[in-house]
Amino acid sequence: MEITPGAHHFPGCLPVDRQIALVAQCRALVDGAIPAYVPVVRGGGQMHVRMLCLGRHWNGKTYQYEPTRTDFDGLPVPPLPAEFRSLAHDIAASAGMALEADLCILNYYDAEGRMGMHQDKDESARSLAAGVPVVSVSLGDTARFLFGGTRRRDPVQTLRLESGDAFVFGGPARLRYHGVSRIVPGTAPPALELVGRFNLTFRQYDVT
Ligand SMILES: O=C(O)CCC(=O)C(=O)O
Repeated sequence: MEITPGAHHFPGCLPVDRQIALVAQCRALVDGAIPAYVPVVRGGGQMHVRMLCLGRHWNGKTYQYEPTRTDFDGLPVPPLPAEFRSLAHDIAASAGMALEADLCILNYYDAEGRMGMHQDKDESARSLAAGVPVVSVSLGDTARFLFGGTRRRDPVQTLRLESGDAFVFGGPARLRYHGVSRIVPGTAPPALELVGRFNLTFRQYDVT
């Protein structure tokens, strides 16, 4: 379903079996040898998610990507699993867009989790100019997702992103503001045995 030119919502994109497998992978990653953490951003505030970057690390102090987590523990960023990359490619293709993801930001939201309105604009100037999409996959509890315009003051649409949904924004929608105003506790499919929500956003830092 096209929300606005370049932005597509695919409700129920992933069957429950696939969601179960992805949740298991996400759990292993966030509690793995290089674990997720709560980023402290430029102004000194803590984010309201646990974050783990894969492929390239997003530094919350500099808003730049880097190979090691210099704003946290200095550990190398874990690689982006090949199946994540191909999942993102296939979802982008369903929206008629090309994505060779080289990074993923994996966020875990508990019942109090949220994310303020922002633009995803820390990828390379070439990638942004080409409108290479961001592909978002939601697992677990439903999120109230806000999708605005390219200016902070533009009107905002509210969507519910449920478990198994994908959301793609590229082309003319690539720099639209977006955020998560709340999580709806207890809405995850029981088969996931998940309290809270994982969200994966796949991005392509550079284009060749
Ligand atoms: O959790 C979501 O649905 C959105 C995440 C997001 O905005 C981001 O990672 O930039």
